[in-house]
Order: sequence, then C-alpha cells, then structure tokens
Amino acid sequence: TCQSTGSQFVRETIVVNGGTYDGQCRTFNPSSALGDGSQSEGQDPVFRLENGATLKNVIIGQNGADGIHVYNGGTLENIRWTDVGEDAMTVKSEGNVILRNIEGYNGSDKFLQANAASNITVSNCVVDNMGKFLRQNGGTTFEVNITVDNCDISNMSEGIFRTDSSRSTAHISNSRLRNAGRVCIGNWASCTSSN
Ligand code: DGU
Ligand code: CA
Ligand code: CA
Ligand code: CA
Repeated sequence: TCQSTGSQFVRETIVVNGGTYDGQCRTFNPSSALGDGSQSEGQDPVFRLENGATLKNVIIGQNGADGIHVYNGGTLENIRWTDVGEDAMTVKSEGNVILRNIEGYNGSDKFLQANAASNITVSNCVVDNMGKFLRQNGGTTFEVNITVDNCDISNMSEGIFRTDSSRSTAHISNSRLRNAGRVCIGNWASCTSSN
C-alpha cells in the first residue's frame, strides 16, 4: 500500500457521501475526541462512507479509533491501518462492500465487523496480529457473504471468520495463512477454503 506523503490531523469524522475521496497517501491521525483506539465501544470512525462512496490511498495512523464505517455499500482501496483500534471497518447498513489492496496491523480483537446484511469482497490483503479477520455481529441472523482472495493472514488469536448466522457464507482462496487460528467459527451455512 502507500508510502506516507505527510500527515493530517482528524478533528471529526470525515464523511464521504458518494463519489471518491483520495487521501493521496497521507497518514490520517484521529483526535482523541474520536476515541482512543481501545476496546471501548461507541468510538467514532475516522471515515464514514455512504451510498457507494470510494475511499482510496489512505493510511490510518497510530490511533485507529473505530476505523471506517460503511453505510449502503462502498469501496476501500489501498488502505493501511497501522494500528487497528476497536475494529478496522464496520458494515453499518446493507450493501456491497469491496476492499482491495489493504493492510491492517495490531488489533486487539476484530478486523472487519459486519453489523448488517452485506456482500463483502476482499482481495489482496495483509492482516497481522489481531483476534479475528471478520465477525458478524454476535447473535444476528441476517445474511453476510464474505469472500477473501489473495491475502496473507497471520497471528490471529482466534481465527478468520466467525458468525452466529446459519444464513451466512464465507470463502477464502489463494491465500497464505500462518498462525491464523480456525478458518470457520460458528454456524455458517457454508464456509470453505481453497488455498
Ligand atoms: O451488540 O452492537 O462490537 O460494531 C452489541 C454491539 C456490538 C457492536 C460491535 C461493533 O456488537 O458495537 O463494534
Ligand atoms: Ca466492537
Ligand atoms: Ca466498532
Ligand atoms: Ca491497536
């Protein structure tokens, strides 16, 4: 992903409603007012994407806060979370979410969090040192379909995919897993890997 071209302080969540926001490989450092990047819930995201917006060429700096929230679908391209906060990306309302060329490091628990029905497509990623790659919100039964291709996933203390929904599906292909825990945790309708 990017080599940093400079840094930008983020006083309040940057909202991208449709269209494309190009961060030009700057490092975005959120104010502690957004959150402290700990496991406390209710922190604000650094970016909020709405209605199919694209976010690209962004580095999220040392405080990850609540990462990136996506409403009604969106695309994340060439994004690095240097220090994942409470989580890195949350699907907040239904939609198709595409993540490509992404890297995420050093979370305590979740990388991706799915809080609404969604199709999540991840390609070309490096994710290291956290609890799990994807969690569908605990106790929910909506349908999430996650596919992951060409990723390096390492040092997951729990595993890759976790759901409580018997309607959801997960697939990982063409990827390299190292100390990544269990691939499928929970009640998936289907969860497969072809690596
Ligand atoms: O049910 O919804 O951890 O989006 C409890 C909450 C909790 C979420 C989730 C998130 O699961 O806040 O970060
Ligand atoms: Ca959480
Ligand atoms: Ca969160
Ligand atoms: Ca962290």
